[in-house]
Amino acid sequence: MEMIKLIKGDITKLEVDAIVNAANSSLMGGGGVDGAIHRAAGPSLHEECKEIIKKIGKLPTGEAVITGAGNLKCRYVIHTVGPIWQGGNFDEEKLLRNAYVNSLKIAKEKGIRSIAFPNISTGVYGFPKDLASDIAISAVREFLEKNPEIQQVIFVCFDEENYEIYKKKLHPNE
Ligand code: AR6
Repeated sequence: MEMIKLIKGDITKLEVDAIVNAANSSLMGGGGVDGAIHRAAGPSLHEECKEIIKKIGKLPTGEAVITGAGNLKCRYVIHTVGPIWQGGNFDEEKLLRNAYVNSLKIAKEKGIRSIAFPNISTGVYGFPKDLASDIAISAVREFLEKNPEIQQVIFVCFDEENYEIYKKKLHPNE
């Protein structure tokens, strides 16, 4: 089985061990994929996030935390915060890489074998999609080489533009 998979669609529908949420530092929900995940999971997700925020104050950009998944079909939601694109001179690339790597680290700690990522930061946060995909793909490939416990990583592209970008890079011969 191929370790990196690409699909176009809605991440809330997936039956994987964990899906990743492109959240913000408050973990209180929002629009985009964050809103979709909270709506589909139901109120328990919000409650769990509230408990975490009580303890840590806020989730810094590039960090990740894990919760249960409420009514979703997956077992866990890993919440991470991607950087807001501010032109490229504010460590955005490093912070986006951290969001992917720290999500994978938590997954590994929890014994998660399959994990799905949305295209973090490429919506409201305005990160250039082509650059974001390079960072996402290289961070995931590097992690998988060193950590074979994670058996499958799925990139879930919701918009056509991201899907075409990932398709060219992951399946160049198709
Ligand atoms: N499944 C998979 N991907 C999705 C879905 C979905 N159901 N819905 C949207 N996307 P965004 P960001 C894609 O804006 O840029 C929130 O309000 C979308 O096409 O969700 O990291 C948070 O609370 C895009 O490619 O997240 C934060 O405040 C990708 O998800 C802020 O937005 C990310 O777009 C985070 O901004």
